[in-house]
Amino acid sequence: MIDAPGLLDVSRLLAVRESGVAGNLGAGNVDVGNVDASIARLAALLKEKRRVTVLTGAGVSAASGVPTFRGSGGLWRSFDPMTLATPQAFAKDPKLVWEWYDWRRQLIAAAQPNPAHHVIAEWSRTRPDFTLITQNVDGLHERAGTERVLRLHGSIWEVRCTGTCRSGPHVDERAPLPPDDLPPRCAGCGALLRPGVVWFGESLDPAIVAAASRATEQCEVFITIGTSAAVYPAAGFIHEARANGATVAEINPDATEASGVVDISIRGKAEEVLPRLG
Ligand code: BJW
Repeated sequence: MIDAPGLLDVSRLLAVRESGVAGNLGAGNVDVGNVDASIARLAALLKEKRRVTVLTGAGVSAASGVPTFRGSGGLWRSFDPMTLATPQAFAKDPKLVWEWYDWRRQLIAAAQPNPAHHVIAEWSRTRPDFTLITQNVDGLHERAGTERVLRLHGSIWEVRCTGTCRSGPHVDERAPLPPDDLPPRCAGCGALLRPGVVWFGESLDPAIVAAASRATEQCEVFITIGTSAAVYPAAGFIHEARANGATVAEINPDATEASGVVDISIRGKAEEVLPRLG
């Protein structure tokens, strides 16, 4: 596995954080003072530049009613999502982890894409050199009609076998899952099924990481929207884009771990800011 190109890419993205290079990038350029001026600046850039790459996180789906991971809104039955999204939690209590996913699947099934999803979908249809990299597993970008979506962390609507037959991933859109079927089991071998998502400590799909890396290296404008930029390798793309000369913008109501390195910081909600970008 050591020579797999995608895994090498992951190491490089992790190294950006470890080396501290990220902290030296563009910190002097941040413009958070005037939201209207920052929106106008990004809107002008989007008119002028062709190659645009967007990275999204859970905040993009907040207005659709899907909880984010960090902060009090992410809690479920007083569990911290960060402790549930791990192979260790699944090994210890697969029923508990599946109950959390079943709850989220029901919320997402009832949710609709919001104006932020729709603007991004429109960009993907009208801009030939547009790529969306998303950390979200909810499928709302796809439901809004976004093309060329690179899903770094998988899909909550896919399941795969953890047993010897290793079947899957395959789509299972039942929400809720039948209570007697929690945790669900493989029809082929009877082993536990697991959600088709990427948990902490697990490798991302090397082909998707490679495609995201290419889109990051080639873009002129990189926009990070609704992510705390706390999870790698996803957050590494923000630093990669800056290091490759792209203008980097952030849209988020709060400061994030990337705020100090972006060129344009728009402190606002995705569903309100994106429709103003045209
Ligand atoms: C709004 C808004 C509105 C609110 N509008 N905004 C030390 C250094 C570097 C890396 C590591 C390290 N130690 C460990 C690592 C690696 C680890 C990692 O990054 N850990 C960090 C905690 C430090 N990464 C991994 O393990 C990854 N794999 C990996 O690295 O493999 C290679 C490898 C393996 C083994 C050894 C060595 C290398 C895998 C990461 C998988 C993450 N998985 C999850 C769960 C997915 C499944 C599921 O959904 O259940 O992905 S965790 C969770 O975090 C989820 C998200 O996609 C991800 C990012 O969260 P996101 O989207 O940013 O959400 P929040 O809640 O954090 O932020 C929301 C933001 O929205 C906030 O900023 C709000 O302000 C904002 N907001 N309303 C706009 N209306």
